[in-house]
Amino acid sequence: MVHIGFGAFHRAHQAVCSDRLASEQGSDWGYCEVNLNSGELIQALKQQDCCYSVAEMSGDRMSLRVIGVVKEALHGKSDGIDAVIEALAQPDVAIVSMTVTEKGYCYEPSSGRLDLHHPAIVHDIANPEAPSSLPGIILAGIVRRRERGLAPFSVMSCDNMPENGRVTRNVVTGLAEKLDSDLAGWITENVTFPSTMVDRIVPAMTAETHAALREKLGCDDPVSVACEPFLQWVIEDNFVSGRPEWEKAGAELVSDVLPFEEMKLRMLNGSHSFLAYLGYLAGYQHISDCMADEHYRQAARQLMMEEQAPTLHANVDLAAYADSLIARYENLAIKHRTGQIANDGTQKLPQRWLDSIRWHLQHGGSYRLLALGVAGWMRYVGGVDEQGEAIEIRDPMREQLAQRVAETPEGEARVAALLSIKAVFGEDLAAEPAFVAQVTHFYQLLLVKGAKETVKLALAE
Ligand code: NAI
Ligand code: CS2
Repeated sequence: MVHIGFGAFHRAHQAVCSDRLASEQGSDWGYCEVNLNSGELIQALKQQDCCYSVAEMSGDRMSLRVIGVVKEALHGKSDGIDAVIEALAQPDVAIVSMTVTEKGYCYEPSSGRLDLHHPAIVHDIANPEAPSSLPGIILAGIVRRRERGLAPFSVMSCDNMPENGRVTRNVVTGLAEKLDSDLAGWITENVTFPSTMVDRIVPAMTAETHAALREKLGCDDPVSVACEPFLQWVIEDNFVSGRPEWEKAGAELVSDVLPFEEMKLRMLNGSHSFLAYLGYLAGYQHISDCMADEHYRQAARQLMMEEQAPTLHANVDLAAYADSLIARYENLAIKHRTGQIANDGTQKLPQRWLDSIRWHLQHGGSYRLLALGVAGWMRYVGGVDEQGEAIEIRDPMREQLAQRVAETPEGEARVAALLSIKAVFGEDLAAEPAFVAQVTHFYQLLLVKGAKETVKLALAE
């Protein structure tokens, strides 16, 4: 397997399952890890024979595992993109997986289609043999295999998007169509793009967690990662050239992942983003700090059960699921920063909140807390917190957001300007007066009363 995006999540999720399979079941599947942008981790990984540690943390317990399933590592910049494409074209490669964050797909979040104006895509259309984007690199790998008469691979996204397989297919074939329509047809017939639902809370590493691990390990491991004990992986069983028996390592192989994806994205990620924006504004640094505020806890559960659960089709006890999520958020050993989850909101809002809001608009349901979430995001991207301190906005649409914020006065006009971003809100939502009125109402409340008081008031409304 080649995995693109050797970040915290992959190290603590897919690599752990594949490692269990190798060490406990004798599987010979292994990884070539690729990072396209930052090279430090890849360099450190190579210096330690491609091994690293994963620490599962809960309360004051820590359980360590050394991962040995990584066999090679490449950095797109220092090893060169051609070395990455060559890795994809190795005869024994059967799966290309990735965790590159939502923005790595160069797609339009509201439609799930390739963004043909994305600078990396414009570059790759002009330079298909020296691509820079994820879709361009995968496509170049497919082309090289096809030219050499090698079997195709399966392309498996492990990022938090609904129908992540469909999105990946869209961006790869969307780019292929621009270059050669025969190629696009060949991909449709020969390459599979299984969807997955992935779940494990893996915060970005901090100096504090590194220090805790160093003490336990007795040495420094710059590649190590800390996570919660919980792990879930639901995979669409649609692989064109074989796959590891991940079901023997706890994964669920199913024919349709969408109900699981929607459940996780709306209940978990939807409540996460709510807590991230409203928590950050209230001065709560971590998700566990939000859980210590009774109103935030109640709001998170209410958002899950009253506003997300009715939109779902999963055959799962959703009340028990909501309780288990709250318990996971309370894990004090996991320092998951609200500021981290708040990143890349333009890429996250559609699947976490907006699809549910559309469902309520159609079915006459209540979406009060979801509207408060949208208002909280708007307040956050305004770039100044409740103490008057600047917020560092990290988002691929940061410039567009800053421009709209700079051009509009606080209040109704600001809400309207942000709602008119079609890549996020589509064509429809800004034209729904009831929705616009609710978001504006909560936005004004946030300005006047602040986040803590607004969350409390929203519960009572
Ligand atoms: P991270 O910041 O540790 O790693 C991000 C990875 O994405 C890095 O390897 C980076 O090189 C790559 N990347 C970023 N932008 C890219 C681009 N434009 N093109 C190509 N590669 C790019 O983040 P982490 O924690 O590994 O999360 C990555 C993704 O995994 C998330 O966005 C989410 O979709 C998914 N995920 C994360 C979970 C978590 O708790 N951390 C849990 C479930 C899913
Ligand atoms: C979080 C997710 O960063 C975020 O946006 O909501 O990474 C979350 O921790 C995972 O999806 C949990 O599986």
